[in-house]
Amino acid sequence: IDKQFNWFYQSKGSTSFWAFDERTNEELEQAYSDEKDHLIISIAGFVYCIDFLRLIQYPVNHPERIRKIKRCDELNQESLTIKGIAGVRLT
Ligand code: V3L
Repeated sequence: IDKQFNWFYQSKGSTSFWAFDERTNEELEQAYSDEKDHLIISIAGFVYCIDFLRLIQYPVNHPERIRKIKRCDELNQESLTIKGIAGVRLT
């Protein structure tokens, strides 16, 4: 299946973004297309809330640690500065 949309989370204190890992991207896209208002998901062993209404993510036990999220198609992600995927830097 061709992936049409990619999800990104903001780098802290920066205007650039990280791409979500592929599995998480698929789960986000599924929940978003199901019109869920939020998704509770484990990412790298920690539980996060993805809030589709506010377009933010935060660890459920540290709700102050907010990062913005974005959903982009292949075209509009060209305007983002992308650091890498899930903490793995692009070379
Ligand atoms: N996917 C993978 N790891 C994540 C995600 C996610 N959606 N959200 C948080 N983490 P927090 P800068 C990030 C990791 O938000 O300085 C980057 O991937 C997060 O990793 O307080 O922001 C980088 O690896 C962090 O290690 O819950 O650009 C790293 O931060 C940890 O969870 C530094 O990137 C706590 O983040």
